[in-house]
Amino acid sequence: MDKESVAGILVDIGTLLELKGENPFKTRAYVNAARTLESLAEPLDTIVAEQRLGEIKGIGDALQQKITELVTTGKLKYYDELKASVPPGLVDMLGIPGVGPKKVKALHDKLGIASIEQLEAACKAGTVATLDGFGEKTQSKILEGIQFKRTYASRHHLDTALSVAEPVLESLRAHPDVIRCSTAGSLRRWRETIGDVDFLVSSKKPTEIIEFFTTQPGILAISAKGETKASVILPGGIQADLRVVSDAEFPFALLYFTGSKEHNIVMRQRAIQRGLRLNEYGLFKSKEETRDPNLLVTCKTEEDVFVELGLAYIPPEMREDHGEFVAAEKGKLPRLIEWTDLRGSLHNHTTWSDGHNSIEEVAAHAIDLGCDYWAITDHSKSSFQAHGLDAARLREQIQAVAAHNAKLADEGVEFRLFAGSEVDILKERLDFDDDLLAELDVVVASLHVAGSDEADNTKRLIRAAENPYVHMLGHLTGRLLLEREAYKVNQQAVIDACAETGTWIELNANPYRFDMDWRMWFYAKSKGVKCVINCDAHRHEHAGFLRLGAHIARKGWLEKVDVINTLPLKELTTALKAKRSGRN
Ligand code: DGT
Ligand code: CA
Ligand code: CA
Ligand code: ZN
Repeated sequence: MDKESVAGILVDIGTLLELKGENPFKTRAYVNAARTLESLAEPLDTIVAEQRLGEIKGIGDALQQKITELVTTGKLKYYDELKASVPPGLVDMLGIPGVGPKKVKALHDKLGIASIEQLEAACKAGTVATLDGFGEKTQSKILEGIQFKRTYASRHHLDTALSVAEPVLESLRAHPDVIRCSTAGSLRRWRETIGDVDFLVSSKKPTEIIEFFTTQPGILAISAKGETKASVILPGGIQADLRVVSDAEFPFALLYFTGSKEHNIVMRQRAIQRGLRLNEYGLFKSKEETRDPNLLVTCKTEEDVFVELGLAYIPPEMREDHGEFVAAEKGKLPRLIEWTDLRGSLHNHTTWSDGHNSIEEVAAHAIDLGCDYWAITDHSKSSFQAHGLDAARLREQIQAVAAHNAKLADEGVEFRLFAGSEVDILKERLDFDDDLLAELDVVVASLHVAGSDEADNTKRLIRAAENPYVHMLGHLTGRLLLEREAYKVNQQAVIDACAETGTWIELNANPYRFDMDWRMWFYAKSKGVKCVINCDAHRHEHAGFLRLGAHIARKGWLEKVDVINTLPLKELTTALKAKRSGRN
C-alpha cells in the first residue's frame, strides 16, 4: 500500500475515534501522522523495510505498528474493527456542512440518530433544537445543510453539466491572460453522468484567473478559493473546480486531471518502468517522486507525453483502462466515429404520438441541420399514455410521410423522411402484425413495460430480434440514469440473438438513457452487431443529442463502419431492406 492510501486510512481512523468520543490528542495524532507521511520524499515501503519509521517525528510505537501492518499486508485489523463499531450513517452525517464529529456524537448518544434521514426528521419535529448546545438556529442550519448536500453533492446528467460548463470555458478562453484552457475530468472523458466539472487553465497570472472565475455570472456559491485553484457552484447546483498551472505544466496537468484515476495509475506505472516519474507537474528523469524542473522531459502537448511512454495518442473517451494501453502500444487504436459522420436519426417522435413537432416541422429542422434523412417512429397503440398510434392511424401516417417526401422531391430538396414505428414488445408478440410492419421503412422495437423476470424479458427481446421486420432494438435496458435502474435482462444473450438475425442495436442518445451502455458495445462489436445512434427526439432540441451519443459511442470504441446511420441515403435504404429479404 502506498503512502497516500495509508495516510487516507489514518485520517479515517482519526475521524472514527472522534465520533466515538476519544480524547482529542489521540485523534489528532492520527491526522498529524497522515500529513507527515504525505510529505515524505522517500517511498514508504523502503522506510518500513529498513525499519526507520521510528526516526520520523510524531510517529510513536503504536502508529509504527499500524503503518507497518498496512504497508506490508494492505490491511489493518484495528481499522476494520473500528469501522465495524461505528454506524455508517454517522460518517455520512459528517458530510453535512456545519456538522462535525462532536455534534454527530451528541445526536447519536442523546437522540439515537444514526442516519441523515433520521436527522432530517428530528430537525423537522423540532427535537434537535431541544438538545444542549444546539438550539433553533443550529437546527435550521442543519436542515439547510442537508438540502445543500442533496442538491450539490449528487451527480448530474451529461447535457446539464455541458450546458453550464461550455459558457464558462468560452469565457475563460476569451480572457487575455489565459494561454491554454480545457475541461478535464469526467466531462472531457464524456462519462454518462458527471460528479463535478473540472477546468484547467495555463496562465502567468493565476490570481487574476481565479478572481475572474469566481466572479462569473450565475455562480451560486464559492466553495473554495486559493492562489491557483478554486471551486464554485454553477447554476443548477453543479460544482466546478478550476486549476491554474504554468504553460509548461499544462500537458501533464491536463493528462492527470482528465483521468480516469484507473488510467492514470497505469500511465504512472509505465513511466516507472522506463525509469521516469509521471505526476500532475511533469514527466521527470528520476526514480523518485520529484517536481525538479531540471529533470523534466519536455512535452508540449498530451500527445508528446503518450509518445514518451511508447503509446499512440489515446482520446479522452477511451481513458478508462478498458484495454486502451494494449491497443495504443501496438498502434491498433480504433479510428473513432465523429459526430459529424452521422447523417440522421432513425428513432424520433412527432405530434402524432407524444412529440412536440409536426411531421413537416421535424423534416424542416432535420434539413436545416444538414441531415440526409430522418425516421418518424411514433409509439404503437399499447403505449396509450404516449398516444400510441393504432393500425389505422399508422397507415394514415405512412401516407402523410409519403406526401411530404413527394413535396420535398418536387421542391428539389435532397432529403428523405422514413416512415416507421417504435413498436412495443408485448408479452407474447409485437404490438403490430407483420403485414403492417412490412409496410414501414424503419421498425424500432422497444420494451416499454418490462417484467421482473430476467429470463422472460430476455426472451421477449430475443423474439423481437427474430422478427424479420424489426430493424433494431430500442433502448435495450430501459434504464433512466440517476432515476431508474435497468430492468433485468441478459444483454449478452440479446446481443447474440441480434448477431444471429442481423438486428441492429440502438444507442439511445437521450442523456437520461445512453442505452445500450457503452461498456456493452465491446462485446456487440466483437459479434459484428451494428449500432444505430438515435436521438429519440420528442422536440427539436433533442436533435442535439446526436453529438452526445457519438461521444458515448466513442467510449465503446465504435468506428464509423460500426454505426448504421453514418451511411449515405442510398446505402442506408439498401441496408434497411437486407434483413427482410434474408440478405445478411
Ligand atoms: P466525477 O467528477 O466524479 O464525475 O469524476 P472525475 O473523473 O472528473 O473525478 P474528479 O473530479 O474527482 O477528478 C478529476 C481527475 O483527477 C480524475 O479523473 C483523475 C484525477 N485524480 C483525482 N484524484 C486522483 C487520485 O487520487 N489519483 C489519481 N491517479 N488521479 C486522480
Ligand atoms: Ca470531475
Ligand atoms: Ca473535481
Ligand atoms: Zn421513442
